[in-house]
Amino acid sequence: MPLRVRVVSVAGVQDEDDFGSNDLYVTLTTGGQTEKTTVKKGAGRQAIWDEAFVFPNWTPGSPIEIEVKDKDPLKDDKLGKVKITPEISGPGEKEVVAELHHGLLHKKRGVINLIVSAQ
Ligand SMILES: [Ca+2]
Ligand SMILES: [Ca+2]
Repeated sequence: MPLRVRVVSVAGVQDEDDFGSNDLYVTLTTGGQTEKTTVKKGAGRQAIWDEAFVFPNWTPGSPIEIEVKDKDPLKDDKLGKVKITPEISGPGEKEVVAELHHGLLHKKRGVINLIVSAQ
C-alpha cells in the first residue's frame, strides 16, 4: 500500500551549529526507501517544509524512521529521531505529532508534525 508522508514542521530542537543556526532537514525511512527534505539554511530550532513523499512499497504496520539533522560541511549533527507507525484505516489524511528524542539518554528534544495518508 503506497504511503504518502507530508513533512509539515519541526520545532524545539537543540541548536548544534558552530557558527550560526541549525541548517535543518528531515529524513524519512520506510519500505526500504529513504527520502530527505530540502535543507533550511540557518533555520535554527524550528522550520516549516510542507514537502510530501510517497513510499510505494510501504506495508501497513511497518514503522517510519524519522531523523532531524543539522547540515554541516563535514558531518551532519543528529538533533533528534523518532519511529512512528501510522495507523491508516481508510482514505483521508491524518495528522501526526511526534516527540523527538536526542542522544544516548533519549532525552525529549522537540517535536515533528507530519500528515500521513494512504496514496
Ligand atoms: Ca552543526
Ligand atoms: Ca550547520
